[in-house]
Amino acid sequence: MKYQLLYWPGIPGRGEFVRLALEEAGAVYRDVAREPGPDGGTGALLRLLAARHASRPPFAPPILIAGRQVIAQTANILLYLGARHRLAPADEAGRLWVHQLQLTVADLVAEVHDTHHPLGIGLYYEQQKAAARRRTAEFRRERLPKFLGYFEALLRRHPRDAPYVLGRRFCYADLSLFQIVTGLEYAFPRAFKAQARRYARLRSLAARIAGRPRIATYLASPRRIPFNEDGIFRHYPALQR
Ligand SMILES: N[C@@H](CCC(=O)N[C@@H](CS)C(=O)NCC(=O)O)C(=O)O
Repeated sequence: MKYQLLYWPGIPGRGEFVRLALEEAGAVYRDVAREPGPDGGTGALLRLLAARHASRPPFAPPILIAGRQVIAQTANILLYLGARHRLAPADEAGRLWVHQLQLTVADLVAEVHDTHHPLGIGLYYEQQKAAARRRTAEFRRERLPKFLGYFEALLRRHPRDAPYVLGRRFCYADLSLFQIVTGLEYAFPRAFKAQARRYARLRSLAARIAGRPRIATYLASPRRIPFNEDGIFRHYPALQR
């Protein structure tokens, strides 16, 4: 199966959670909107989003095309890939648990986005900077420790030689936690450093994921898009204190 991923070019964004799973699976895929030519670029993505006559039209990217299936919603795409590439448990309860974790990651991602766009996505960050400062202060103080503390506690339920969120068994939620940890470290280095000791297991999970052979190759490749100030995890000096 050759997959097609459709996501905004130039940002890691929510597409990155899907890329990490595809890369770890060793899957063959096209990152369509990053390809030049008439079949690629943002045009390919916009055409798909405009195709409302399709049987299951997606609302927003990331979108995965797998044969005749068009699948959207990051957590939904990972549910699909997890089952097909052994990136999730085979039993229903285990699959739902990993999906639940991914949905919690999605909630966190939405809140991270709202730190720089608290009033709305129709305005530039510069037009909502004062509100962004207030929102980010609350995020750093209340929400960051609540989300990361939750994931850290899940990891601490297992002995140190069982480093993944499920214990010894690796799953796609571990990849997503890697992206969350590295993204938050990029966006809020001061806050992250100040709280880092509380998240020792999360940080060590992130380091372990970065060292997985396929992920290490991917991270060193041009396929990995660096964090930047158009994505979800943005570093703005004004939002650091
Ligand atoms: N819950 C969705 C959110 C999708 C989403 O917000 N996608 C963004 C890009 S990261 C987008 O293009 N949204 C367009 C819009 O909401 O109008 C998911 O996790 O995939």
